Amino acid sequence: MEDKSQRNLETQVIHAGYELDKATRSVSPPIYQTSTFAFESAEQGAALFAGKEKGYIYTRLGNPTIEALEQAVASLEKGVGALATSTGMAAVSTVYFSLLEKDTHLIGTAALYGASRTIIETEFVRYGVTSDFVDTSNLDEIRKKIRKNTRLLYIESPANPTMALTDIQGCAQIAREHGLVLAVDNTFASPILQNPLELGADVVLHSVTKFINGHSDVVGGIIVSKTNELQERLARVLHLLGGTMDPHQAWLVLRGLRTLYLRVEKAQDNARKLASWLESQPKVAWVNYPGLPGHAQFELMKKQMKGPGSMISFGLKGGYEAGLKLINSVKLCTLAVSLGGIETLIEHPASMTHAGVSREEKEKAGITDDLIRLSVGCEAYEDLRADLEQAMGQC
Ligand code: LCS
Repeated sequence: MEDKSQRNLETQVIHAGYELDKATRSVSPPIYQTSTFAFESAEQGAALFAGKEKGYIYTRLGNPTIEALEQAVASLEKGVGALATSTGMAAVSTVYFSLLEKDTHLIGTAALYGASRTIIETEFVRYGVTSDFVDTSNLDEIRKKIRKNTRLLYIESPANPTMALTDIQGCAQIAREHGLVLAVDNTFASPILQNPLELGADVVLHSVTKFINGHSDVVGGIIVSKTNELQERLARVLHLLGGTMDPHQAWLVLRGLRTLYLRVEKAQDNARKLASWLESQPKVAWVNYPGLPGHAQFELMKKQMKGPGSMISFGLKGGYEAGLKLINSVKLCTLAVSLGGIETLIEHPASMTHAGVSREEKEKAGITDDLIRLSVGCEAYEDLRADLEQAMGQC
């Protein structure tokens, strides 16, 4: 029989996770909009609860529509299974709750998405979890912070919003040497451009709110595991914590996923052109985009990613003031947080997505006051460039 996991990603995004429904042969998967599933008998109910029989019990514990999405993303990320969650933060917190405990220590990327860091520093600290957030692009910084009780190495690559990359294979090596679990937030790359499990990571997670859904109309998350042991551990915790996805949400995300490849290709093509154009502009001080040959980690990008993606950060020579003028002057780009949708979004991380991180820590992580983040969408390149050109004219 054909091994469908060997099909190209381009094909998998369209077909993975769903076989024609046997009863109706509907081409689009049915939405099992139900909270609970009837047992055939008391004995069958008991067998399902005891795990002696396979089947559905209750939507928090499993639902065919949600499983279709989980199987599709597990296949794209080359994991043994996946767990869809109500938001990206539910995925992040489930990973933390599952893999950390009292008196354990985490090492994370300094420039993580703000809330992924804040929850450790302000909430998990109450349960005795300690942490060090470092520049994980430099593997020595990680090695220096390892302690006896370090359990989890948690990285984001590319990182939000600095676009700094971390060597995932290098991290996997460190994790193996020290018995750590390596978790990678792959939101910025999407499974099309980077597959961390193949580079040695143990767990991959996404805010599916971003590229995977891709239409800025759903929030959600997903966690993919490399081993059955991790999958079972994470499932147990997720089902107890309750941050699961709902069937209608899963159906929408699966619909979005079907065009992921096309969207990533188009947005990346736009971003490559925009990054080069921005770099050539006299008012632009710097551009961080891993697809530019001048980017410090251009070679690493080529080694571990299939392309640089569509997120750019940049600063103007006029600094913070000029940046605010720019984001207040755009007409086609939309001033909003979030990313990875078909429409181009622009925002100011220091005062928005990363406002919860202290000023000192932001500076250490490279989240400077002049940093503007651009999530490049699928519009025509010429229209995006014209909009940024007219907005820059106001600065
Ligand atoms: N991981 C990354 C890399 C993110 O960028 C986000 C959200 C999350 C996890 C959390 O996912 P959520 O719960 O929002 O689905 N990032 C956002 C951002 O940069 N702007 O708005 C939200």
